[in-house]
This record gives sequence, C-alpha cells and structure tokens, in this order.
Amino acid sequence: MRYSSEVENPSGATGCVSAAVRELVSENEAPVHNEAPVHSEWDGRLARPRSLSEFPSDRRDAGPTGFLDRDAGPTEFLDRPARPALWVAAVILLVVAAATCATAAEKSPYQPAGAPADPKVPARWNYYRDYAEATRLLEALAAAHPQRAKLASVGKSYGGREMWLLSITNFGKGSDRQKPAFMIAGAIHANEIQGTEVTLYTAWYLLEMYGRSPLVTRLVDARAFYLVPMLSPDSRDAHMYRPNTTSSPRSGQVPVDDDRDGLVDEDGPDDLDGDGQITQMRVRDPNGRWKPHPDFPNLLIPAKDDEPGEYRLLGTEGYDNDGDGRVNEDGDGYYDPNRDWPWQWEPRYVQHGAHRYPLSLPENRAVADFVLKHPNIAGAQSYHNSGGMILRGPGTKDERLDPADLAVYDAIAKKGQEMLPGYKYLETATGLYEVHGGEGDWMFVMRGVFRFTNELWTPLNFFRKPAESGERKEEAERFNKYLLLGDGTVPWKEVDHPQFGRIEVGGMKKNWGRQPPSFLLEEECHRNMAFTLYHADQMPQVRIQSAAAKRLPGGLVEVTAAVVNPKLTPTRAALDVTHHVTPPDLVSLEGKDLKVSLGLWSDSPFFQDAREQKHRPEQVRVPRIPGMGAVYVRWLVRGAGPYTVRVQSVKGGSDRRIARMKDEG
Ligand SMILES: [Ca+2]
Ligand SMILES: [Ca+2]
Ligand SMILES: [Ca+2]
Ligand SMILES: [Ca+2]
Ligand SMILES: [Zn+2]
Repeated sequence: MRYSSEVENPSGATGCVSAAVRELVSENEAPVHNEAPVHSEWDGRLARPRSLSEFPSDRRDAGPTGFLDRDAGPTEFLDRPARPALWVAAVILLVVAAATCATAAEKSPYQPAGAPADPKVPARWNYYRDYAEATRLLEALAAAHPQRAKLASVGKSYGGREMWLLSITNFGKGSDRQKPAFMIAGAIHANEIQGTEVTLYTAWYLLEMYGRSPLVTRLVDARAFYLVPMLSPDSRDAHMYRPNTTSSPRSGQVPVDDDRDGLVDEDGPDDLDGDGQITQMRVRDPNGRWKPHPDFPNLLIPAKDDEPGEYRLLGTEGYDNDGDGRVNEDGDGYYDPNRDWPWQWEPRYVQHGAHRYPLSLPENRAVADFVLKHPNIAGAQSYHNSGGMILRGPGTKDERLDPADLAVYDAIAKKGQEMLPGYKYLETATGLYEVHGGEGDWMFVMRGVFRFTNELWTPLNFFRKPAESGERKEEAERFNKYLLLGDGTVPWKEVDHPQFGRIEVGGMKKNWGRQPPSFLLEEECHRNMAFTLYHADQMPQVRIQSAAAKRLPGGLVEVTAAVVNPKLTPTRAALDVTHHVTPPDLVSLEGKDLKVSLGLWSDSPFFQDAREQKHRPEQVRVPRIPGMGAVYVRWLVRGAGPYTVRVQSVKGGSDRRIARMKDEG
C-alpha cells in the first residue's frame, strides 16, 4: 500500500511543535491523511528561510544553542555572579525555548540547488502515484497556494473519474485567460505513467519555487500553465492494480469488441501465478528455437542456426477465457486515444487504434473542449514513453510545416536536446511512424499551438552510453542485475495452464522498461520540466516599446508606436496567419479628443511596404508580431490630449502605454 506523500496537519497543532511534527512526518512518509487539504496554517511557519537581518536583533546574536553571546549588550546582566537565581532561571528559560523552538527558528534546512528542501507541500519524486494519490497532491497544492493555483475538472472519464486541470498563474496579476498559456498533458497512454509524474512535478516546482527562482516567479506572474496530469485516469489505476505489462493498457477502458465475436473485453491476459505481473510463457521443447542467455539465464535468445533449441515461447501470460481457440485476443479497450483527434483522422482500417469518430472518447472530448475555450494557449507539451525523443508534427507524411514555423520548432527543440541528454529531436511522421488523428497535429494545425511530444525515458540511462546494436536486451538485463539488484524480473517458474498443461511463466516486471526506476524518476521529471519552462518562456509576449507623437504642418499629428515581441515564438504561427486559425493582433490608438484618419503598419521602422488599414484605422489589425521582432504602427490623427496605445494578442498577451503629445508637456 502506498500513502499520501503530501503531509497534512494531523493534529491541528501550530507553532514550533507542529513544525517538529512536520519534520518527522515528512521524513517518514507517515500514513497520515485527513480530508482537509494543506492550508495556510503552514504558510508563515514554512516560509522561505529568512536572512539573518530579518531576525529580531536579540535572536540575531544567539548561537546555535540559543545562548547569547557574552559580549553583546543585552547579556551584560548574565555576567554578574551575584545574581545566580536570575542566571539559572534565564538558562532554564533559554533551554526550554531552545528545545521547543530551535529547529523552527534557527535551523533552516540546507537548500540543494534545484527543488526546495522545505516545501509547503512535501512530496517525493521516486515513486508513482495512483489516481487518488495524484488527486490528493493536486488538492494539496491548490490549497497551499491559493493565489497561484486553481484546481478544476474539465470533465469525467468513462469510469467517472474527474479529469483534473490545475491552472497555475499569479492571479493577483491578471487572470489566466489574459496571459499566454502553456498546456501540459500527461499520459494519454495510461501505461506511460511517468508522464503524470513529470506534469505533477512541474506543478509542484512552479508553486514551490515561486519567490525563490527568478525565472519561475517571472513565468508564474506573466504566463498561465494549464496542467492535465492524467488524460487516461481509468487505465492509470488499471495499470497499477491489475496484472499488466509495462506496455498495457495503452487504451482507455471503454469496452470494444476487438475480435467481433459479440463480446467485449472477454479475453485479456491472465495472471497465471498471481504475482500481479503479466510476463511471458514458455515450455521446454527440444523442437523450440529458444535457449537461455549464457550470462543472464532469465533472458531467452534464439538458438544459433545449427544448434538445437530448448524452449518454445507461448506468448503473453494468459489462457483462452472464452474457448474460441485464441488466447488473449480481446483485452481492455482496445483503441488508441491518440488516434482520436480531428485532424487527418482515419477509420480503423486505415489507422489502427482509431475509435468511432473524432473525439468520440469522453476524456479527449473534455480536454479538446477546454482547449477550444482557451485560445490563449500558445505552447504545449505532451508526455508519452518511451525511447528519448522530442517529437513535433506533422504526424502524416503528406503534410509539411511552413519553414518559418519549422525554424521555431527547431530552435526550441535544439535547446531541449541539450537539456535532455539522449533525447533525439524528430518529426513524428518521418522519424517515428505515421499517426492519423494525433493530439499533437490537432493542437498545432487547428489551434495554432507550438507543441512537442516527449517520449520519456531513454535506455541510454542504463549505463549512460548507447548500447551496442542488438544488445538492448542484454543491457537491460545487466542493469537489472547490477542496479536493480534483480528486482526487475520474475524468475521463470512452473504453473499449470488450462490449455497447455505444465508450462513456465517469467520475464520482465511491468514497473520498468518503459518507465524509469525510482532513482532515475526525479531526474526525468526535472529535466523535462526544465525543457517546458524554456518553451513556456519563449512563448510570445507583446510589449509597446515606444509611442511618440509628432505634429505635422496643417494641424495633423503623426503617432508612431513600436510593438515588439522579445521572445522566440511569433504571436501567431505562419500556419495560423495563412489559415485564420486565431484572430490577428490588434494595435489600437485611443484618445478622448483624437480623430484617427489613417492607420498603417509595417515590419520596418521606416515604413517601407507599409500596409494601410482602411476600415476602422484606429484599430490596426496586424497579422502577427514575429519572434524576436517588431511591428511598427503609425496613425495620422487630428486633435490633442493624452492618448493610449494598446496591443492585444490572442496568444501573445497585451500591453498598453499612455502618453501625451510632446508640446503638452
Ligand atoms: Ca470480443
Ligand atoms: Ca504473473
Ligand atoms: Ca479467446
Ligand atoms: Ca486470456
Ligand atoms: Zn504514447
């Protein structure tokens, strides 16, 4: 059984005593869990370690034990041996104070670089949370950081689980909808479980590092994060609590009649030895073509061409539940939730895994509706496993990216390759395989969102070097033997099979292979999070760099504004501009006593190739503000008085500047 890692206040105690309780609890991962989430009682006490100068002056001089320095002014009376009673009393008081409060007031924990040692919501990142526990962590984060996190559900899964969305931004500095937003979607393929942990870690890190890390603070102030850690929550629990392999279930739990026999999910894998693992079946057979590996006897390898074998492989653990002569032909699902999205969707006979029609799965529909209602999403990340890849679209070979959009993807992903050793930047269609109806293409092509899919976990991590070709399985066995101390496999053992008689089952356990073992999980979370924070920082952010008015002969005034986007990503992708996915950016001029008679914009400060906007010239529609670039807008107006220049971008945020005509002082 696992327990909640987020610590809550079990006794309602306050002050130094509960700080001590907290220390004990967080160290021991005590199985304490109340319904009430972590709340503000912790806030003051667990605030960031204060600098010395913030302590009251009398404590500032206290040594590590709480005794006062003899040379300091206030201690003078202690030097007088003539008042032993007072002296003793003072010592007793100080000892008591030290015993109760020393830990909290004077010993702030050593902070490692990276994540804080004293977070408001303690959490550890070397294990996997089930749905309920992930839910509790999200609730605890939202409760502990109410100014910066809101937990909501975008809908319910087929199995009735809430589809959690944690929105993170500094709500005191504007609502999430006014800011460029970055969305992270975890584990649409439920067996790819660490996608959820990376997303949860990102939430935890953004909230706990706010005020500690300048970058995190800036991002949480100026951007919004929409985090959906579990896109397939029903199957997450299925993977954990039902017998499975590392690769199952990829599908959600909506029943499907895979073999068209009129029954649904009637013959899945079966755990013949009852160990919770679905492994492999073998039978000793001189006509079989398999033999044990000489160094790793648990691993079967093909016998040499001229050599007799010892075993016959019988497939995945299980038997023929429905007596149709086939074993394990219709398990959980089956459909692929990442073939369900409305771009280049194809039916099952073209695209394996397609369900009934685009967004016919309730989980995807809920997420898609949320995305459609939030056009401020400018960047996105989804997490899958495995292999160590940073993937971008297109997912089908007949599509091409505009070179300008490709340049943006390349720039971000190349940084990602540095941050994620062993990860390769690839195009899905040509680098991995074709995907019709993938979530990523839908997000980019139909919502204009620059989005990556990371295939988490690279076997390079086994020994931090590429395996010799054809030696992947040996590498895994070596890693299992020396680093997992043998915990990663089920040794072959005999069982009685209803159809095959006396056979053996054994092989790899479900909890590694596609997902990292405990001691490498936190690193995977952190590195991938860092990549998304880089991407989120590079989302567009519009700024009015300058606004100036110049009086022309004849009573006209020329107002010129430079609107910049000092980030790598343009306010709209080239594809967005071409296909009118989102509205253009608006640069407007307002003033009580102004009448605008002409509006122009140009990519050049000299207004070469300027374009005029004839209809409503006071609000110039700019197709996009390029990444690391600027757009210049000019108006001819009649009148005087203060004026306001405003820029509004669907994906790039907004800015405004109030100015006066020069001669008005
Ligand atoms: Ca069936
Ligand atoms: Ca088993
Ligand atoms: Ca069957
Ligand atoms: Ca079966
Ligand atoms: Zn996947």
